[in-house]
Amino acid sequence: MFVDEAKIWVKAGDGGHGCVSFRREKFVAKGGPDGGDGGKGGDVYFLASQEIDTLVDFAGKHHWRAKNGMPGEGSNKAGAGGEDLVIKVPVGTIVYDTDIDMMIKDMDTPGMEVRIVRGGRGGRGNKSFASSTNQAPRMATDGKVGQERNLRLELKLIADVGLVGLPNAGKSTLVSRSSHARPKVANYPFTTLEPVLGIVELPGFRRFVMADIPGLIEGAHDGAGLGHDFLKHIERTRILLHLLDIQPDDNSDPVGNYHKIKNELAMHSKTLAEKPEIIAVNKTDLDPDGEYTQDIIDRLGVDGVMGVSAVTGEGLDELNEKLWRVVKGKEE
Ligand SMILES: Nc1nc2c(ncn2[C@@H]2O[C@H](COP(=O)(O)OP(=O)(O)O)[C@@H](O)[C@H]2O)c(=O)[nH]1
Ligand SMILES: [Mg+2]
Repeated sequence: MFVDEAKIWVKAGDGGHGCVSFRREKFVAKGGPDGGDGGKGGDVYFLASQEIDTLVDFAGKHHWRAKNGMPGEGSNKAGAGGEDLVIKVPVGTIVYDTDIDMMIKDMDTPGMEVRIVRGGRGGRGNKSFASSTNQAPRMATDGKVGQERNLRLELKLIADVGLVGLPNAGKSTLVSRSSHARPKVANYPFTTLEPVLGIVELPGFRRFVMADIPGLIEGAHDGAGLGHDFLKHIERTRILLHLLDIQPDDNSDPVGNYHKIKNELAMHSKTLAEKPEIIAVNKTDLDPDGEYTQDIIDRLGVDGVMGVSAVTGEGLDELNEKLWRVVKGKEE
């Protein structure tokens, strides 16, 4: 589980000012007061929506404000209220007010709508101050300032696809090549190794989260075994993408490496051993006629192995489509 995080500032609309105005009509020397009230400022709401699944949209936009109310006008015209702003957040977003350092809402139910800040009331026009003793008031009041708040949004994110593979298999290259948006990951327990999450976007607003979680074989090679944090995180992904280097630096056999990692994972975790897995042979650009790739695929003896090149992008669209189908349970 990863924590996606965003910091934003929200501001409700200010109320419109009240108006000072007097009726002006033909043949009426001095008309009565007719200044209208100002309109109320818009509120800001959060709406828990299933249409979005990360806080990435907030990374590039920190300021969110509702519209101000319009000032009152003569002829007793009240100013229009400012439009509310409804901000969609993913279901499961937890909202903190960072000024008072408090959790203010857990947006845990789809469709849940919560007012986060309230728009300012509109000011009173001079018409509303008229009385028997003051028939021509020149007073009006200003609209009230809308509330503002500094917020921190937090969302627990489950990575759909966890990458496994030996160092240099091309995991980092693949994540950066396939994914366009990076959630801002907070509170990861690693000290030196940071998980990298990427959101892979497919046509038709489909997407899934891919995670490159360091710590797999780096430790195992030194005899240190698998990192506990690595296991904890990778166990929570829906499926694994096992990336094989077609031409490992140490000239080891890619098929042998596959089994080595498989055994390593199985030894440490039953959950991992049973997780759906997709295998991709990476760096096919080094094997232009595809013979060597085919040999590896044949020797693996597993259905559905794909050849890709994280560097040139060859085969990545097909791979991502396949990952999406398996993540969504449309294919085993
Ligand atoms: N020729 C080629 N090199 C690749 C490809 N993917 C990754 N590499 C290279 O392999 C090395 C290791 O890649 P990296 O993504 O850091 O591997 P990681 O350790 O699994 O994250 C880098 O020098 C990459 O440029 C590929 O598809 N083709
Ligand atoms: Mg890497």
